[in-house]
Amino acid sequence: MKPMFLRTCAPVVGLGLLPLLLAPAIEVPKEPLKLQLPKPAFKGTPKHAPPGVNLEPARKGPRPVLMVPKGTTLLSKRKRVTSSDPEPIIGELSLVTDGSKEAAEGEYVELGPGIQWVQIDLGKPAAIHAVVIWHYHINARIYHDVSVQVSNDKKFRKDVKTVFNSDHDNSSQRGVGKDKEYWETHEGKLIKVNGAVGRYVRIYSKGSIADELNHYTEVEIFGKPAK
Ligand SMILES: [Ca+2]
Ligand SMILES: [Ca+2]
Repeated sequence: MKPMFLRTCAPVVGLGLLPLLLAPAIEVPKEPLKLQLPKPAFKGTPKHAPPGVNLEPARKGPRPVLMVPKGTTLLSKRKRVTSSDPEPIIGELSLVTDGSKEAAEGEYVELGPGIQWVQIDLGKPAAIHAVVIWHYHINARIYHDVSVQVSNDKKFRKDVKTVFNSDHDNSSQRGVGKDKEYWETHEGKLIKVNGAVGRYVRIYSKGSIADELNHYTEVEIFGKPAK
């Protein structure tokens, strides 16, 4: 038999908590994220990826719409871009956020070989809900060890939130990523982010199946100003 105290108080405590447990989480109204896509330069993607690639399964049908909190807007357009390679081989870093994303010469910046990053300064902290990356879509290729990080620290030494990481074998040594590698297409890689807050977004890659170099045609970051 339970002691008197437990028999009388436990249900009361339980009932007292009940309204809290039953209260629905505050629903944030959502709306579909609208993207402006460039023209496709090729149809479909190759059936087979080179060995060692941890590829996402082929998608059937159109890409599902991403629902984001109402009022989410494009925050990155014409925002300042810095890079681990401040003197790109081809093009300028400003191409990353200039709003143009067609598959053409002159539309992309080419960074040096191996692990490189670009970093976008949103100007002030924001709650980020989506990142879209167009590395290069003149032909079908897969970029290696793509990861996306959000931070309020310009140097990414602290407060780093990794919101995407396709480095399944940790060859870039930022930790094992659970995300899949993917074919580049005109749709860009749409990454859902659950409101990670930061002023800076840094994107890493480590060459592609084409060569050791790293390319960016455009990056778009969607979110809302942080409260
Ligand atoms: Ca661009
Ligand atoms: Ca890897």
